[in-house]
Amino acid sequence: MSKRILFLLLLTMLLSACGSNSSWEDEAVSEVSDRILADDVEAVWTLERNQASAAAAGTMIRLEIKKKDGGPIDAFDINHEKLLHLIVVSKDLSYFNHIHPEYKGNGVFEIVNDFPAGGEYRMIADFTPTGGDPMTKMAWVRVEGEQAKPVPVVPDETLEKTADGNRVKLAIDPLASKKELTLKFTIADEKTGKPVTDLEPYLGAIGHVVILTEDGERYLHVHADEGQGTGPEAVFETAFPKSGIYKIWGQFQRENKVFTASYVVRVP
Ligand SMILES: [Cu+2]
Repeated sequence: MSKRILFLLLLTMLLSACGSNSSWEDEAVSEVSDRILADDVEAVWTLERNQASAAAAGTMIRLEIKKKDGGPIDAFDINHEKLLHLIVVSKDLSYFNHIHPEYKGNGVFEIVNDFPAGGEYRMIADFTPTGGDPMTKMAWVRVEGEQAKPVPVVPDETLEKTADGNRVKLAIDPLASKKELTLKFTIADEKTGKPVTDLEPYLGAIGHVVILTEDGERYLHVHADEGQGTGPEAVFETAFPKSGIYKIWGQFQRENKVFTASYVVRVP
């Protein structure tokens, strides 16, 4: 009889132990550790020049995204209508391009870009691995070919620029570092001077704004205010991390065509 009681006791203990083991707490812990964090991910950049072309035009940009421990990443979430956004900027910030490489599978993205000259370029890729955080990976890459003379980055006296028949005025008031600021673009037709009211959504927002520090090292996050119309105003929020010179590119779309206006500002 004592043996039988002992057996039942052991059985009860085992069952209750199993019960506590499958608690939701353990599941939550494993979910956190499986999440793909930016620190665990690397981007490997390869540039391949088109040998048939004399210039840096037609250079293939290949970007492989994988885990630092060698594990693959093969699925990405669509963000702002694309799997991956790539910003390409020359070292002197005079050249800017915003492109969307084609996904080839196994974490590899490819696109051919017509670089204006050889030299160093900043690559900035924004993407979200499925089951991971939205992340940005940046690198300096070297493009073969003759280099262009660097253009100095000089703060603009007026923040009114023209781009593809549009006059784009930028107001940031007042400029300061370490503070959430509003960037307001006001767009008018260059010929008629009339306010532009036919802006089309671009990548799921009223526009897209990129800001880099003078040295190209830092990339600022800029958010478009939600629920904006079709012009003439487009409003964004950002914060400049420190005083210094920054370049700002504002991109908008009209009649299915994207135009880019750029500005250089000094943040006191
Ligand atoms: Cu994009």
